[in-house]
Amino acid sequence: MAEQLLSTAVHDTVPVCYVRPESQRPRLAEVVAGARIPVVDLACPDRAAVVSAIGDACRSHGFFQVLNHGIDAGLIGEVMAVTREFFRLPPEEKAKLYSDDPARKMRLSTSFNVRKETVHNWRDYLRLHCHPLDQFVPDWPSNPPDFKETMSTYCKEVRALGFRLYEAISESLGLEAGYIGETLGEQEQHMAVNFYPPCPAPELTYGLPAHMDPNALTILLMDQEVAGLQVLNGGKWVAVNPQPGALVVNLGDQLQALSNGEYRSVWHRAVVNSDRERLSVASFLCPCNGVQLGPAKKLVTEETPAVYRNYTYDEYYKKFWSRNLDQEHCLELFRT
Ligand SMILES: O=C(O)CCC(=O)C(=O)O
Repeated sequence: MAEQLLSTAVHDTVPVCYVRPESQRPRLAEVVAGARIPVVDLACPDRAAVVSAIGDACRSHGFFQVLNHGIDAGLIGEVMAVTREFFRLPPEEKAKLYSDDPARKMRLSTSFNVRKETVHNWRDYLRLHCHPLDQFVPDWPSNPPDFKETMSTYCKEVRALGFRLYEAISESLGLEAGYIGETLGEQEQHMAVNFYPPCPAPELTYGLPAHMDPNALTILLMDQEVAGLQVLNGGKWVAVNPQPGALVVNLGDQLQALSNGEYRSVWHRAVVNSDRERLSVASFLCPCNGVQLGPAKKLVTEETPAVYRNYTYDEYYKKFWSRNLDQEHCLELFRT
């Protein structure tokens, strides 16, 4: 029901259905605040240095930020503006787009999977399928009027960036530059446009609880003014502070599997705050459903036997959505 959307009301208290049990709360005072996750300047002329920095970041953090990524700052500003405007639309406009069916390829929804979960998350989100664009864009919101055009342009740019990153990640694993792009096939692309309203009791709940991404690569455009993303590193939650002009990149489960466990898909979460709304736009590159996934053959040797079995993305994705977001890592179910 569209009444469940958080962005249509102002909240003075946190309803009990959002309150986590004591042992699962974010413990915000324990979060490491000043750490920096690796930053890679993609305009650096020393290609080998870029590849090596990306490899190090994939191994140590599973996360990195990219600067000089080629997506125009003006476009990024427009994406944030149109997104903010979208979530400010009147409730009756938003109700037309609401669905809690995870199979819907375009939906405005809330939390993660309201049909299944017992505790909800302090997030509304617009889920968009983005490839091939001309197949999906007609169903996207037509209000605000420039939403479709701005978001389509961003989708194309982010896809191109993703493929450039695939090349660098392939090379960093000692594979041909085209390996990841070719192995994962004509990939799907999805987007989660996340809106986290101010929350009267951020200690009790999450925007998104700890999870790992089931896809191959995620490129996150973060609110430049309001922090909220946290990454698990060395057993501690580390706040990712928005770096001017940067996009945040993280590996999903499929690249952990392809790297035969050398690179990491990492637990991350979004927390909320009491003063300010926060936006983020996550772009997910996803393998084709029928493609065979698992460790790259070249990375399976006598010393490094296959850590994961082969499977299709269809099998993986169904398993992922049949579970709660913060359950045990889904990839564990595919170990050899
Ligand atoms: O909003 C964020 O910072 C994180 C978003 C995220 O992890 C997701 O959409 O899967």
